[in-house]
Amino acid sequence: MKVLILGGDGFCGWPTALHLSAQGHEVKIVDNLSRRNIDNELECESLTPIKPMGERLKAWEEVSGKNIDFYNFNVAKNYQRMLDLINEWQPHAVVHFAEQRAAPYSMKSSTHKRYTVDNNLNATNNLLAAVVESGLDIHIVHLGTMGVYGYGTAGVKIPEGYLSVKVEAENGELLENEILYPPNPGSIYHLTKTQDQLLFMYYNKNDAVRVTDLHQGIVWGTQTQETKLDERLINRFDYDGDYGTVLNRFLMQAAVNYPLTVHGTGGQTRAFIHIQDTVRCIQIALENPPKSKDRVHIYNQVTETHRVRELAQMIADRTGVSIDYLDNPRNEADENDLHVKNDQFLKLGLNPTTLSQGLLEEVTEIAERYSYRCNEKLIPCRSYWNSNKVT
Ligand code: UPG
Repeated sequence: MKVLILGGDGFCGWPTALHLSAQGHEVKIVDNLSRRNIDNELECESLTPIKPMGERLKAWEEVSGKNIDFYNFNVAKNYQRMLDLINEWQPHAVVHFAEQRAAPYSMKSSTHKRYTVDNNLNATNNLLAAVVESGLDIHIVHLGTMGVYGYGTAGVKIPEGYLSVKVEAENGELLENEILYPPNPGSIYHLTKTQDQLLFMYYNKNDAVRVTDLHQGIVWGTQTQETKLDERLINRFDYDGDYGTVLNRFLMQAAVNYPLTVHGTGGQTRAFIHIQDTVRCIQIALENPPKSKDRVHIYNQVTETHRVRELAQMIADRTGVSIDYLDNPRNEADENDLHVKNDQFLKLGLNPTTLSQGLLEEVTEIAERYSYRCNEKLIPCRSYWNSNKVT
């Protein structure tokens, strides 16, 4: 299969590109290196030393004998360039990661809110419009988020995208219907992903574009089978207060003996997935495309749920690091339960990697190995959801 990956230099995009290439698919990457530019803006770097794109691709060719082409442009701004590439290469599928993905970054200022909305919504709309204009029957696989559902679900087991509802008809009869699960975003970033859902629904209804939207949980881990093959292929590891996600942050904080930064009471329950399962799920989604005229396929790309303070306690027990319960910079419920359906991937053969001693150690080893690159000043989260909390 010919697969175009938008956002193929990022934390999920890069290991996905390698994994699909290793599976024998033809892969091309489009990326404007925005994540590396944001590192410059925030004056921080991936804990792991990631190589420039040219070096990454050369290393992949040496290790695997396979070639991946790279195009440096912005899909939210260069519509014509993307359309030309799609027309010339005629990919069977496009995997869309080309979005600003950090909730705290999206909440830093009005500039960051506007950038996140402009970038994410235009990237998605440009891709959909280009696929329609090309006239090609291309399957779009989009990396969405569990954050579209909101987290205060009061015992509901979150279905995979659609909710069955009964609506009273005029004659009193109860009519069954399926609607998109009501969106309840917790940040501007998550808001863009809820809006993406409507774009997909519309283009699917109007133009029969085939779309799979993956509602992914919080990714943890760093390496996949392919990124481990050569140090020049190493994946990025974010630990700073804007881009670092909770479990990787805690493992890295333990490695440098920095008190674990639990927000509020740490009663937030969240869904998680290991990076190795992310790349496998994308492969499964590509190999099981929607049929012509199918509605948007929505999968919950998660393998387990955990409460933040329990993760912190587990890491503290294993490493002796202390825990700091901080004022929560976010506007979110401090305590919630979360139950999620993920039957579709399990049926299609996903064999989940769950949190285990071995894997946690693997991440800690990476964190310890590169701890000399850590700037502790970048660890606290300084992005506040409400301006009245700004210090
Ligand atoms: N949290 C802490 N301490 C920290 C960092 C986070 O308590 O040092 C809490 C945070 O308040 C939240 C939870 O942990 O309740 C999860 O936060 P985080 O790991 O930053 O995840 P999200 O903000 O939900 O976003 C990540 C990805 C995003 C993806 C989403 C999937 O950045 O791209 O869509 O996970 O759920």
